[in-house]
Amino acid sequence: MEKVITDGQLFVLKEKIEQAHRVVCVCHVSPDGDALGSTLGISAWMKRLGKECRVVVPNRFPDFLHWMPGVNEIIRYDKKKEEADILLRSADLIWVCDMNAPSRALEMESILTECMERSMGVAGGFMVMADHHLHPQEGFCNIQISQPEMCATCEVICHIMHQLGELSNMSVKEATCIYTGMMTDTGAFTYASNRSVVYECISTLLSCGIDKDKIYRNVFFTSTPNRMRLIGYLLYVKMEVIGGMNASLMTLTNQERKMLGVKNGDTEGIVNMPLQIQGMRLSAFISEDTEHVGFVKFSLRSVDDFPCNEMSARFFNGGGHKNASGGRLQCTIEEAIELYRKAVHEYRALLQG
Ligand SMILES: [Mn+2]
Repeated sequence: MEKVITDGQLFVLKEKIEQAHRVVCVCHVSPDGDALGSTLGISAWMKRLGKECRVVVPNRFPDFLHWMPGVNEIIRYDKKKEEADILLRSADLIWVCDMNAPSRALEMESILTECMERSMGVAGGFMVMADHHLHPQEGFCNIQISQPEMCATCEVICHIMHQLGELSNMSVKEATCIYTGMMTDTGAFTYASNRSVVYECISTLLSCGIDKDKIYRNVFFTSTPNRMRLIGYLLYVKMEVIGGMNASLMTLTNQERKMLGVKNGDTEGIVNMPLQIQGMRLSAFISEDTEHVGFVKFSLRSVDDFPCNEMSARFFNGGGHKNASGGRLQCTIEEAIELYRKAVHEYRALLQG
């Protein structure tokens, strides 16, 4: 296992956890498996220690995470702002999970900034960041445990618990949450997961009694019949491989959504599928925005060194990560396709090389 906090910080953290009565865990907007895994995992841990603990998330999270232990106790800030504000103001310990700055929590930014200012004084709750994103905002939390090389915030928490001597006490509930975060942030350990210590963590979690096969099915085998048909339609009818460019595209209009009975979230992850074609380097999913009429959304995925984020920034008014990015433009789907072809042509040297 790895050391993620100094001995001095460890001493302080231990004391703060011991003294805390009311604990709140928060995470970034549109929580994913790692954001929920880390907050729910810590919440279960804090409750085991006899604390009152609540999880506050900024907004909606995906249906495929609704099975997670403790999910019914989550407070959504967009629905219960007043209650959440009271909880955060009266907490004596606040865990900030899977986020590196208050702005990452969108509608919660102002209350978190307030907590940050209060935490500098004696009255405010003590704030601890557990995160793996680059460039944590200086001075956001009293203790900032930021480990960008780690596969998930849930992995960071594993190491924190190890340093606190808590690993062997972990309950199945806690371990299930932690595993879920590590699994979802690594595509079930198919990327960002080459460090051997990742598997040390998994081994420990298995010893706690998790059913990793069931967790996998809970997360990934959640298609509806309509989504399976949508995948079939997109791959068979809509997928286009751009000759000699190792790039592909799929498009979806709102009329097609209607025809196929597509629900929000049904398109999730489909953009990755063309990358299973041998030699494919770039895949794009271009769709009419369901919420903003006249806008088109771009979703890009790549392998190796192809910079999706750069292409998105240059052509699609967006950004993101090297291998996963997105953008949005006011145009027709036809114009969007033409623009994508142009972008692919611009990047042909990288795509063909
Ligand atoms: Mn994460």
